[in-house]
Amino acid sequence: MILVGRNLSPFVRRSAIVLKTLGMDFEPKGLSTADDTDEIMKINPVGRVPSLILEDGETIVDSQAIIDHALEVGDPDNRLLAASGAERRAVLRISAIAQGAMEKAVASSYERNRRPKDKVYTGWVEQVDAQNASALASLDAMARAGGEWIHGGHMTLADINAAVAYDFVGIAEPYLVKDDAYPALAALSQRCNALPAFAETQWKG
Ligand SMILES: N[C@@H](CCC(=O)N[C@@H](CS)C(=O)NCC(=O)O)C(=O)O
Repeated sequence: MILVGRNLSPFVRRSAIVLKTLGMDFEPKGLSTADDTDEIMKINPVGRVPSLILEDGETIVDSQAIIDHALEVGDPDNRLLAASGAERRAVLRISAIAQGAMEKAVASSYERNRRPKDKVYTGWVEQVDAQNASALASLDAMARAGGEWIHGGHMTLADINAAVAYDFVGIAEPYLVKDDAYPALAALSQRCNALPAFAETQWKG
C-alpha cells in the first residue's frame, strides 16, 4: 500500500499512525499539496492528501475513509474504536472535536500563508483561531478528566486524533499553544509521541 502525502498534514499523519498502530505495512509517498499539485490531482481529483493506494490499485481518498478501511481490515477486536454504543460515540465525539481543530488550523494557516499579505483577512483568522482555541480547551479538559488516555483505559482513535491535532497546531499556529496553554493535552501528546507510531511520523520539516 502507498500512503500519499506528507506527515506535516494532520490528516496524513493520523492515517499513518492508525496504519502503523494496527501493524499494516505501507510505503509513504511524500507529495506536497503546494509543489506536487498535478501528481496529487491524478490520484485524488480534489487535489488533496491523504490518499491510500491499495495493492490492487484501488485508491481510497480522505483520512476518514482511510481510517475506516484500516479499522475494518486491521482492528477486528475494535481496540481503537468500539463497534457500537456509548464507547463508540464518545471516541467519535472527541475525534470530531480534534478533527475540527485540525481543519481550523489548516484554514488559519492557508489564510495567513497562501494569500498575498495585503489580502489576508485578519477578522477571519481571529474567528477560526478562536474556534480552534475552544476546541483545544475542550480536549484539554477531557484529557485532564481522563486517566492515562483521554477516554477509557487504553489508547483509542480519540488519543490519536487529539495528539495529532495538538502537535499540528504547535507547528501551524505556535502562538495558540504557547505558555503551556493546554497542559493536559500537551502531556497526552507527549505520552503518545513516546509510542513508535507517533515518533516515526513526527514532522521534522
Ligand atoms: N477531509 C480531508 C481533509 C484533507 C485536507 O484538507 N488535506 C489538506 C492538507 S492538510 C490538503 O490536501 N490541502 C490542499 C487543498 O485542500 O487544496 C481528510 O480528512 O483527508
